[in-house]
Amino acid sequence: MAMDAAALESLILDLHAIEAVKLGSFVLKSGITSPIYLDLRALVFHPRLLSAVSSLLHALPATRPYGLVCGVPYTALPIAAVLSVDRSVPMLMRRKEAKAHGTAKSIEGSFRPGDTVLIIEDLVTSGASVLETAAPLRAEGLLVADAVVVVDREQGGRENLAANGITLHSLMTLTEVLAVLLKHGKVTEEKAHEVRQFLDANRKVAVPGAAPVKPRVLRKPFSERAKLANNPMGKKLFELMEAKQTNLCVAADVGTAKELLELADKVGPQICMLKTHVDILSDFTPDFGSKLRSIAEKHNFLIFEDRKFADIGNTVTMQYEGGIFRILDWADIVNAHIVSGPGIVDGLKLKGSPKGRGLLLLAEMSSAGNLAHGDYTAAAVKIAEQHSDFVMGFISVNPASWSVTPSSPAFIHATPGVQMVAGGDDLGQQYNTPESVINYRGSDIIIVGRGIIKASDPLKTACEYRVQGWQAYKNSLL
Ligand code: 5BU
Repeated sequence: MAMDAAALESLILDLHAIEAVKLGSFVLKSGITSPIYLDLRALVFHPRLLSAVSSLLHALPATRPYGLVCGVPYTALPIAAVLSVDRSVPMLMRRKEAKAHGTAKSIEGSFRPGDTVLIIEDLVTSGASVLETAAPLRAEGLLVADAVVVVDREQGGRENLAANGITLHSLMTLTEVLAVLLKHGKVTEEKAHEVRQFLDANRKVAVPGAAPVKPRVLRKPFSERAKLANNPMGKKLFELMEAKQTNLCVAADVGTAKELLELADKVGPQICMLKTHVDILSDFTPDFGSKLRSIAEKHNFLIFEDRKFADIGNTVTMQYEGGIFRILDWADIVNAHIVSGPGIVDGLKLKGSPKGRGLLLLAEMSSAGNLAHGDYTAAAVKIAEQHSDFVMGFISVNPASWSVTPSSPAFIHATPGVQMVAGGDDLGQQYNTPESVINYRGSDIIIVGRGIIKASDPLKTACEYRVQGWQAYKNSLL
């Protein structure tokens, strides 16, 4: 629950009254000089305010349920401790200094790998301190999806944390602090102007010497998940990935069947799956399917037609089986939106199950502004669980952030929008790197299209993606 304006105003005035907000000239941890400084250490002298702050932080909604909290040393430690006691949520402690004697643990507390921890911080500038605490937690196999903070200085911390798979939730921004102080005559217009100018000039503070955060999402090996799969195609894909040591899917977005078959033959040894859009091929002929299948058999990969069915059950049965493309005859795997409800799965299953085919549900999409998130994603999980005899997994973008996690690790996550460098195209596609997708976002399979097709040497580039994707998977094993 977000704070209302009056509560926010009174909290800011309370913080000012205890001199937690200082004006002057200060060098921040990130190295920049700031005309405003917030020092929440004074909170420990004001137990009622400390308690209020911790309650407000607890009320901020997290994207993932957590069973543990961890404060960033030192200022946030008492805040985390008060929250822990008040709300009966166990707390972990991160050691700031390496312990020279006894057990050399950097995290104190009782936990199991896979548990989710909420990070608590007083102030975020670049996000570096939160990342310094997230890294050892993640190295222990703990999941970190959210950080709550009293003040967001709006200097890039939110973005830097998001890039590392952490959603930042703040009680207030520096702009809000300033507005309230100005309204109550606690700061001169001149000083407020100086602070605003400073903020505008320092919107993006890089994480200094950012060390890569260690793998965060841990998983069971594909070989074990194969045994848990409730449908034949999911089992087959896991076994194939393990045997062939690849979790790379190439999106063969070329304009002709001729080019597609050539590409399939070339990258076939590197991939677990070839993704097609059969309706973009200008020279499609009815023998396309059998030709592609023989290449798939030769190189041992599966064929995934990215058809994105979206209609009512009865219509999709016909679209799947009939028409010119006869997708059912040659595609091992297809995918479907769930916008029309679970009947779409029943319809596809009617045709696909007898042939041992599999279905991926679109739980998320990679394009900017898409509507597949939150409750929609949760609905996809529910439908998948109810049809696990046919649904083998999801098209996912950041499954580590989902509020509802599939109950079985047998569901596969395949992620499009992957390139070596994060970024996007002019039409809304958003890219993440193989490492980020596998290690921080919790996906299993990277789907790479233009990143390979448009490379000067597509085969060599496919090899590079394969190595990166597989290495990231290996680094993530429980
Ligand atoms: P790219 O060239 O790597 O951007 O191609 C991505 C492929 O994945 C392309 O075939 C898309 O149709 C497909 N895709 C996607 O990009 N995003 C999605 O959310 C889904 C599919 Br679903």
